Amino acid sequence: YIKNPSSVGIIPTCYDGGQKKSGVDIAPGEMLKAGLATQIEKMGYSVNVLPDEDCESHKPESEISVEGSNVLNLVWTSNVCKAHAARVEEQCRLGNFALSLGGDHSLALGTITGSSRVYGEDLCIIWVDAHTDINTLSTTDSGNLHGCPVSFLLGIETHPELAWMKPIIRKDRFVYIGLRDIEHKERKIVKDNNIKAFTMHHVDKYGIGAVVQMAIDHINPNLDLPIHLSLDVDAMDPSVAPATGTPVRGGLTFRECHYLCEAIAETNCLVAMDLVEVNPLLGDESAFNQTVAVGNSVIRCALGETLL
Ligand code: HAR
Ligand code: MN
Ligand code: MN
Ligand code: MN
Repeated sequence: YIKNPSSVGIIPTCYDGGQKKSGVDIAPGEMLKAGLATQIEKMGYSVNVLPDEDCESHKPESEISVEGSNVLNLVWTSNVCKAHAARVEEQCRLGNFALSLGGDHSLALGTITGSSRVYGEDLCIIWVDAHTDINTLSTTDSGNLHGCPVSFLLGIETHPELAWMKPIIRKDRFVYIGLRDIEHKERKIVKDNNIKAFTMHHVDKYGIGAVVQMAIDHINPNLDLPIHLSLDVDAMDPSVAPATGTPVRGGLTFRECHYLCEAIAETNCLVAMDLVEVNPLLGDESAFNQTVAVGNSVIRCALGETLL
């Protein structure tokens, strides 16, 4: 794969159907309005901003219900993510850095499927989040698909509607950082599947430097495999990124999250990134500006802005 891509494809998909709060769908527009593309260009990349996906056009006439599950918008989410996956795949094939802007985290069904079609089983995933997002269709209480993408990506859950994904992500090339809100049934799934997870407890205990090092050593010890970073802004503390749908106290500080992105940039292995769950409508104007700005800032860090 191409190390250190010189071009970035920004792929906005304004999808909010993986959860119930509206507003997460205007985040890509707001992040771009705040200057994300020019900021990345100033770093020396060529930047191609793809058009927003028309999520309404993917809405089915009727949804299906799944027996034993209260899951919502399964067909709609599937349609949107399938389209998004094709766009991520295309950017990766072109050798561009694939930057997905969400939208809620259900979009990762598409983002990681897209990059894995190009990088295959080599692909390593760093999932930075307050939540594990590993509910299955039967364990989800909320019915929100943004709480479920990891179970589909790791092949723990399947559904005919999502058969297009054909997931090939290796469980030993997947790692969590930043967790602090894990449902009881999710904890069991994480343990049963032996998935490496660094919670906020580990960040407190070892420090972010050691945690990121251990995480990278786990998935990519020789630094010869491509990495996809899926970053949910709620990984950060609500004092740092307040405008998000499911804030949880005790998250990554401003510097911890930036450090994490810098350390991943330093590997020269990062090929794709998702920035999701910014909801500009939650909170006042300053919360909104702060969250959009910090989202753009961690993206630039992951692209190497603050490295010498
Ligand atoms: N675990 C809860 C659920 O399944 C909350 C999930 C919240 N997810 C996100 N993405 N905000 O991390 O609904
Ligand atoms: Mn909407
Ligand atoms: Mn998430
Ligand atoms: Mn989350």
